[in-house]
Amino acid sequence: MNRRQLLAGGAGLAMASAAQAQTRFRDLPEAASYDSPNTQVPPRPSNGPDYNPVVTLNGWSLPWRMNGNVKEFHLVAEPVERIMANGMMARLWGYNGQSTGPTIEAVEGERVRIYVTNRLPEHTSVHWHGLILPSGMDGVGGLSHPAIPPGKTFVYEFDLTKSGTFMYHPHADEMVQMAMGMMGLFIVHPRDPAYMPVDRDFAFLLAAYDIDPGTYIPRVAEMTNFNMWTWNSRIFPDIDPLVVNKGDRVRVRCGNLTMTNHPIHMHGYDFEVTCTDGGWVPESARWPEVSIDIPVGAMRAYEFDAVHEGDWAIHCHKSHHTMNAMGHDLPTFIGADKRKLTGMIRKETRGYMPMGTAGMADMGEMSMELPDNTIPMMTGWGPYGPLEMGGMFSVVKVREGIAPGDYSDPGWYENPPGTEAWEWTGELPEEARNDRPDTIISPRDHVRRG
Ligand SMILES: [Cu+2]
Repeated sequence: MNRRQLLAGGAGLAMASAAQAQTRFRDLPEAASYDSPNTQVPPRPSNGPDYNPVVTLNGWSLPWRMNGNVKEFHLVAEPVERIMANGMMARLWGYNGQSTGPTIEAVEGERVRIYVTNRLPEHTSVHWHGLILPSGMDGVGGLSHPAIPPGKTFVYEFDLTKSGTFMYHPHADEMVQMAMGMMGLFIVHPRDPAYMPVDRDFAFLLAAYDIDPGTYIPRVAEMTNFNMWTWNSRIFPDIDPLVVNKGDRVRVRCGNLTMTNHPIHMHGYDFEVTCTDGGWVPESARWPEVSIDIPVGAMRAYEFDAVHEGDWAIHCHKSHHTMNAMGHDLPTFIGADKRKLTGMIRKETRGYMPMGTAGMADMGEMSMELPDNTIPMMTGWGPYGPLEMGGMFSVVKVREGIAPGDYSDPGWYENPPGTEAWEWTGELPEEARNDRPDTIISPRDHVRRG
């Protein structure tokens, strides 16, 4: 052993005994489990440094215990059943009873010790996306450390050197394990609670699955053709609304672990990205947006002052991502007259219904016979009719007089008199056409003459 190795070894020993001195428990922290898909609003922390907890849409935050100065968590990788929406259950892999997994919340400067127990039929690992930590804690199976075999528990331990918006996911058989729903949020709150304060802090992960109508398990070999576009493994109409008190400062944190980008669009407001998975964005580098693209493998957090009351749609702007499962090989029949063909087919198949000759809006209303465990492709009813939306869609509900900590659904917004689009029943003016003499600014022969 040379002097350098001796010193390194000595330092390691000193650190180990210091860590032991801090450790009060010899047993693992309890592995909490929560199998309801309802949003669980975390309590304000009763010990350790204070912070304003995030609200994970249709999710929850993982409990912890303080062991000396170390915040200890226990993640369990395991098969789970997830109700994606009423009437549709998926058999996924996740953590602690859920896919997506529970949100881990801690505070900048804290040391965390995360026990990971593997109850999957194959090995796994956990990568802490965006966190600055020792190479051996980075969770790339085979590179950072050996993958965690089935039935075994590994321990990750590191200091949280900065606050921000991060996530975790396996880095072992990633294609299968992420296609099965293994992912979660990791939020590190600022040490100073007065830094970037908000009243409401929402978080969700974008996850996509390929689950054939009538089946329960995602096809894990799919590369591009997914059909379930989810937030935290939930689809509209059963993604919870983002309930906000008028005047609140609001943050929405969104991470993308699907195979494609998602332009998240929110109505009624402009807003600014204040944080990425790389850290906080300096004020001088922010600009106003109404849609923000979330690249694959990235996170964005944006903020706004909730000054406009109402029910505001929030959704992915790729229109196929606000649809639920369907066959994607549907031909387009818009403008086709299928009456004759329908008559012929009805002789063989009673009740046959042609689809989509005037668009597909009628599919939001009709009750068609669907295979078991399948919900309509576009659904969800508002106060005035079907929304014709599914997948990555929810509603930001801004109301006066919502108490702090109250996230219960206030129902639909009632538009004040005179502020809602109405039907015109009077005479219509003559339609303007661009080939009429009085709508042509430059006559063509004039242009030709130059
Ligand atoms: Cu999308």
